[in-house]
Amino acid sequence: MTLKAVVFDLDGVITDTAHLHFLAWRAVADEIGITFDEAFNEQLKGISRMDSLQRILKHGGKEGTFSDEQRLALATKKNALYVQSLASLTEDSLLTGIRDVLADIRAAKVKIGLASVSLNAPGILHALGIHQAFDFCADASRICRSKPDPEIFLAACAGLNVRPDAAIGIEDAPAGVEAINAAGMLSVGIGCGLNHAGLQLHSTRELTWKCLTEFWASRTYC
Ligand code: B16
Ligand code: MG
Repeated sequence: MTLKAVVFDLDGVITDTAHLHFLAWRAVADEIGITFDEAFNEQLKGISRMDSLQRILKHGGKEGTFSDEQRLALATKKNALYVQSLASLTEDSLLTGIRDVLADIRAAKVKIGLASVSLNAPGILHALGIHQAFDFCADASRICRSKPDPEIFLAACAGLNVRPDAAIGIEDAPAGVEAINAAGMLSVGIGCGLNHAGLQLHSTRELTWKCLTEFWASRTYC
């Protein structure tokens, strides 16, 4: 089978905004007497804003403390801080190798999709100057279930008009790799702790078109 599309996660694959999410959540958590470190923040990668808040409240033993309205206010405050910090993003904030691999996938006439659960994804792609590199970006506001549910990867494949089994998904989060596998796509994991990925790479430096095509050839049959 021919490879028809490559679907990227955003945070941790295209650019590294995890630290900015961490700083914004930490500021909000501090105000309600919850402390957490960057190791805990790892569990929030690929998890939607409201689900992240739930996990933080649970971590701080305050799961049932806030009303829906108060939780929404906390999430809104976090997002305002996060959006402020995004002003620091420029075209130089692309992770190493991403510009080249996007250009090479395009040159090979393979479609490119985005499967990020971030509601800020369109703004981030603009700030990075790569919004035109994508044939289709799944709309996070239309997604009901966070990764590890395959919903966002399936939405990206549907928008690209490509069958999931003709596509590769690329992720940095365990929940994201699970989502790709559950979608029936081939998965590439960037970073450690992703043994469930079909192909595990240490960093985006290793994410080349050659590596993707070799992986595809090794895992599919004509
Ligand atoms: P927002 P991804 C995810 O992006 C982040 O990894 C996760 O930490 C964040 O909570 C989520 O987006 C929602 O982001 O608050 O901007 O809507 O990894 O799916 O690209
Ligand atoms: Mg990610």
